[in-house]
Amino acid sequence: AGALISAYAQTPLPGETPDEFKAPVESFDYIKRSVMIPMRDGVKLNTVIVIPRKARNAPMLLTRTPYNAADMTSHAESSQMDVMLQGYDNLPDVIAKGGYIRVVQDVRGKYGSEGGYVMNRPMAGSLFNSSEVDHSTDAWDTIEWLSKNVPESNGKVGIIGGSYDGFTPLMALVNPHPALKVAVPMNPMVDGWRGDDWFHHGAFRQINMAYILEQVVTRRNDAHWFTSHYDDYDVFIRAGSAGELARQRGVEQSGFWRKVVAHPAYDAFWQSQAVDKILAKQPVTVPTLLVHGLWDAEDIYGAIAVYKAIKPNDKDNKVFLAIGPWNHGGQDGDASKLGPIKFNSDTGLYFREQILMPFLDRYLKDDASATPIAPVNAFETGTNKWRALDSWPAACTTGCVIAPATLRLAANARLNLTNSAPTPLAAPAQKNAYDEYISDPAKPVPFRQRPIPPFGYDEAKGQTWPRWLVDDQREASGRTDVLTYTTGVLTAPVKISGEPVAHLLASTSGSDADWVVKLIDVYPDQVAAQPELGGYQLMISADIFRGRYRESPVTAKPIAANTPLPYRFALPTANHVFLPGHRIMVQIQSSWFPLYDRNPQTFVQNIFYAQPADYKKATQRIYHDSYIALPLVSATVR
Ligand code: PG9
Repeated sequence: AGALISAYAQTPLPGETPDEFKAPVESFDYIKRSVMIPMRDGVKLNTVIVIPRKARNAPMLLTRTPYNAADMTSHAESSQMDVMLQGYDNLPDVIAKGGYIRVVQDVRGKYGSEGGYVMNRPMAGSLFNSSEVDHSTDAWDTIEWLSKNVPESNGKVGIIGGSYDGFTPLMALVNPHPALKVAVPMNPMVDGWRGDDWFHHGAFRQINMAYILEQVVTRRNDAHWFTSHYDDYDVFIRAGSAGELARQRGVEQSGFWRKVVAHPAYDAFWQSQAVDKILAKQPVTVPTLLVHGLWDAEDIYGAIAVYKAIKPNDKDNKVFLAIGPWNHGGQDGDASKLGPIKFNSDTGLYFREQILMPFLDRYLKDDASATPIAPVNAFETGTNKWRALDSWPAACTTGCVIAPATLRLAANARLNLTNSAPTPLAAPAQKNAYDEYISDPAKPVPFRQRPIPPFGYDEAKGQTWPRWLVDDQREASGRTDVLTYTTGVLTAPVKISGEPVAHLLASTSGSDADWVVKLIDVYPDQVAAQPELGGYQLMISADIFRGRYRESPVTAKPIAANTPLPYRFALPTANHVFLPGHRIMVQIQSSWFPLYDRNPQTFVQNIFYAQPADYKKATQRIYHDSYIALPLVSATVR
């Protein structure tokens, strides 16, 4: 009591916080170390290493992230590693339960790491990065350190992660460190212009501006995007152009934004950092499992592009592919359904237990006794079945082939499927049939039903962005500025595996135009087992093409007005069966707003800076010569 009284008697009254708090963690089933690992240029990267207390000769699973290593390794305050390591990229039922040492590192410039952040860091020594470091050298230096400084490990490292954290494993495959034994790039960002986060075929994905702001303008994501309207449609349309909104929100203070607006075309900036092109020049030496989501709203291009690029170099069968009915990162959690679309089993659990776990164990554990996985595991939507295949695209293990079939537009909103190979498009004589619509930039077609919730992942806040690709497309088919073509009711299943390719013959009365093509599965008028699916229009594959890049993605050119011209562009990969009783639909429109910025429909040098007077109505004609080349599994066509 005397000591207590004397503490009160002191002036000033001492604070109650100890100089250093030592967490009583002896009872935890893991040990956590935070280290600053030096890179070759002296910059140190914050790295959290979580070691199962009983670990001896355990392999390490590394994730290199811009999303806060400390946060990712303290998701839940728990004494148990599998409870603590919940959340994005941690796959606790594989990593913690599998006895792996978990390593999460902040990339340079983010959170606890030193150095400067570069959103898409080009290769060291290239025109756009004259320094000696990039994500491949940082991965190398990190793995070098880990393989020598974690006594509880067997010195083997795997690198794993999704999206941005799926891009960093790909970069680790460039001149890989010998201790890198396996890579698992999940829904990776690969080509920011062709089909991943920033553009699709030249159209800018402006709703990512919030992400760019939060991710780049401060080290710890302290600055936040603010909204000015309940409906995102209003936020973007009131601003006018993406460039103007960037000015209003302060996005243009970020160096990355300045690069984006300086490189709207597929110039050397984007081409030189396209990861598929970089990896195509490398030998395949590290077993790699690429993971692709069929309804990935962010990086639907990357995994398949890398597969196509590196498979030809795969002399020793080290390249694997898993395709699932997932949204962005859906494989990490319960993936029994997406929106109202049910898959009859938890496809995320199947992926983790039957594909990922044996793959990692086989190459990283010392006993290497795990059963080999099939080269390709692909979930087939429609029938809801997993298929084990030898390569991709492959229709089935034996006895069937994929041949291009033609899904051609016809009069009276009809769509005709023939399994003959399509003939190339030619400019038609004016007497050829067409349908037309007015595309009005003042009333662009919403990419989903309004009011459109803001970009984000918090379902509790109504942010349903991650599943918008399975939204019912009925809203769009009822508009006069969306053309809709439909087959009759199918009497036999129609299976497609691979990329549908849109071949449009189209004209515009303007001098620039966007073309959106959507391939849709129309459910039967009534569905007894799930009434809300009656007549549902489920998008199977869809994309946008910016007309100014018709002749070349490198150079924008005005479009000749009122002249039918061919446009050709690939849509994302599908692995789908249109079931008997369903119909196939194609929708065509000229805006997808506000996901993509509006095309002013008047040719301007740089659409980021289009002025209000540049936005003009245009009459768009789609000729019935247009078709979608479908990768049809021939055995299923009757
Ligand atoms: N799609 C996000 C992203 C990847 C790469 C660059 C920028 C953004 C992500 O989910 O990480």
